[in-house]
Amino acid sequence: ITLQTYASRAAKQPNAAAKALLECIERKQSNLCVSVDVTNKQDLLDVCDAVGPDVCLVKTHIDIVEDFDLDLVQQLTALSQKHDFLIFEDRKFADIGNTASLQYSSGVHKIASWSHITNAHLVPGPGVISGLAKVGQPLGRGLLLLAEMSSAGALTKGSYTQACVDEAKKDTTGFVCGFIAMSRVDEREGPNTERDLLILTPGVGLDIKGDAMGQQYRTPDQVIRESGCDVIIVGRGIYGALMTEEGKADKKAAFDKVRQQGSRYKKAGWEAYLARLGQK
Ligand code: UP6
Repeated sequence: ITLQTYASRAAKQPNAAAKALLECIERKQSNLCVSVDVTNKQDLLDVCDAVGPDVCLVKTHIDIVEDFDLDLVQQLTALSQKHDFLIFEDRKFADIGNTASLQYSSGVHKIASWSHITNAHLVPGPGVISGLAKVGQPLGRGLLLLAEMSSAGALTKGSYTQACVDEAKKDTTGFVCGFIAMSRVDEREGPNTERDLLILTPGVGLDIKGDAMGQQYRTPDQVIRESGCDVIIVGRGIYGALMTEEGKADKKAAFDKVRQQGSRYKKAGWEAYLARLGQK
């Protein structure tokens, strides 16, 4: 899989959301997902508008937005059309299937109605997949399983990681389209010839190695070329300038930095992909 192009993989991809993502990556020459972890509506929309041209995917944590309303998701959807990106709500579902399906379809956020991709922990067992699939599959959505996490001391390893891979490969709904993982988990036991699964990887930063709460960063080159992952997920590395005192005082300058970081990570991610294809 790692020596195939995004375009050739898109052509064979049965999951509608994963196919759209692969096509978007190829079209925009961007394997960059921005993680917009800001707590107010206007900042969230402004970051998406600023980095929109450089990303294939915007990742949200919609439950951290203080002034959430459905207009936010309408505007976000409009931006996704304006700039040509998909939306990934990083909800990390982790309950029994029935509850997860309600959390996905209902409540104030109605995630399934606007988010092309979401994710889940396999802790409850495969019922969480069926519960979410019941809601998301008719809408052409995609689900990622959290097979590995980026944080220090994460318990997502060994047989747990392998169980995520096994469930994804045997998922008959076609709703599971990949993983959150740090490595090519689907090819641990040899080349994956069964079904193309995407690897989206957080914990990416060019300037620092981690934060005070266990986050660990690797570079786009380590993630895409060395580890064979498909999409880099970058949060504070891109929007970080907005969080500083300086940034709060001069928003215009901060957004210029956000834009610059967006194009910097886009370039780094794409160069790493081209380098990967070039190494036989
Ligand atoms: N995220 C991780 N690691 C995981 C799974 N998810 O960092 O294993 C998410 C976080 C955050 C983003 O919830 O939204 O990816 C990383 O942000 P950062 O680049 O600012 O560290």
